[in-house]
Amino acid sequence: MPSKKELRIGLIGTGFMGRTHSNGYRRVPNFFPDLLHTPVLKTVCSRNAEKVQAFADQWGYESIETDWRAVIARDDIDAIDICTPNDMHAEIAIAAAEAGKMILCEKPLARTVAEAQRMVDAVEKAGVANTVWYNYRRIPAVTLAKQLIESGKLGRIFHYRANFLQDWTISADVPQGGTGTWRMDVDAAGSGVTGDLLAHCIDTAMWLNGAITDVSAVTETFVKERMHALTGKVQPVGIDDACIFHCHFQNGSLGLFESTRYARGHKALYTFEINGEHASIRWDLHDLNRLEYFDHGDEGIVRGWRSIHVTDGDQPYMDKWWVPGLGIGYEHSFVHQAADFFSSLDKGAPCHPTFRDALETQKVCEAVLESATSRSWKDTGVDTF
Ligand code: SOE
Repeated sequence: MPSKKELRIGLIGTGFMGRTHSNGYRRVPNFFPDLLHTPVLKTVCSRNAEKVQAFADQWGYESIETDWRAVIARDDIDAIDICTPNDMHAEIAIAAAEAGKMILCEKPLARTVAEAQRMVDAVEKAGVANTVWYNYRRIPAVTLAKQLIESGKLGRIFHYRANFLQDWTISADVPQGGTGTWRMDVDAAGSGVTGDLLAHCIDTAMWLNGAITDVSAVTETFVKERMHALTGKVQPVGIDDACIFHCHFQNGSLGLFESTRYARGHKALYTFEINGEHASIRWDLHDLNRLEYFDHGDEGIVRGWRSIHVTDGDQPYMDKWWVPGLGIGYEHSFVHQAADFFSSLDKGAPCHPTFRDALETQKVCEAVLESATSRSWKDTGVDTF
C-alpha cells in the first residue's frame, strides 16, 4: 500500500460553510480510504481568537490564526480553503496563489466577473490546483442525472427548469451586513439571490446541459431599506431579493430559472426538471436521494414517472456509504467534493468546477443582473462549458 500524501489545510472562515467543509475533510479518510492524498486540519482562521479556538477544538484543527495573511505565510500549509464572505474571496485567493498554495473556494467565486477573472489569472499563472464548492453536483442523484444525459437517454433536450426558493428575509427586521447577515449587504455579497442561489442552479444547469448563451431577467428588492449591522443606520438595500430569468442554451434548449428569499414556507427548495425528446428527469433537494425519471420508451401500459432511490452501490458515490436502500444527506455532497479534490490530486487532473468553470457561471450571473437593470436581453459571453 503506497504511503499517504498529507494535504495540510488552512481554513479561513468559521461560519456555516466552514463547518460543512470541515465535516467534509473529516469524513474523507473514513469513507474514501483508497485516496492517496489525505487531509490534515492544520489551522483555522477567524478574527475572534476565542471563537476560532472553540471552532478548532470542535472540528479538530491543530492550531488557530486570527489574520488570514498569517495562514498564507505558513510553510506548513498546502491548501487554503476560503469560507469568508464573498468580498474577501479575490484578495485571499490571489495572495494564496502568489504564495503557491492550492485553493478551494466557497461559491460564488467572486462578486463580479472582473474579480473572478483576476482570480482565474492568478491561479493559472501560479499553476496551483483550484476548485469551487458548487456542492450540489456531488449529490448522487444529481450526478446520476449527468450520467443519464451523457448516455443519450434523454435525446435532444428542449427544456431546463430550476427553482431555488427560501423565505428567511421576509421580515423587514432582518438587518444587512455583519455576522450571519452579510448575504444581505451588496458590498459583502456582490448580489442577492442571483449570486447566492441562482449561481448554484446555473452551475448545475451548465454542467448538465451546456453553456447558457443569452438571458432575459427581472429582479425585485421587496424591502428597500434595512438597518446595517455594522453602521447601525437604516440604509438602502442593494441586493436582489428575487430574480426570474429565461435563457437560451447553446444546444438550442430553453431555460427558466426562479429564485427568491420571499417564498413563505420554503426554507431551501432547490428543484430542477429537464425535458428531452425521449425522457425527462427531475430532482428535488427535499428528497435528495431520489431522481424522478420518465422514459417514453417504456411499454405503454406501465409508462409513467419512476422514482429512482439513488442508494445502490452501482450509483454515483454510493459504494462508499452504507448498504442499498439507506440514503445520505446534504453534508455528504461536501464530503464528495473534498474526496474528488483529493482524487484529482492523485490523478494530476483538474477538479471541476475549477475557478475557470466558476468564472463562466459568474458571467451568466452578471448578464442576468445587467439584463434586469437594462430590461433587455444580454449575451453571457459563455460559449463552452
Ligand atoms: C443561503 O441561505 C445558503 O446558505 C447559500 O449560501 C448556500 O450556498 C445554499 O446551498 C443554501 O442557502
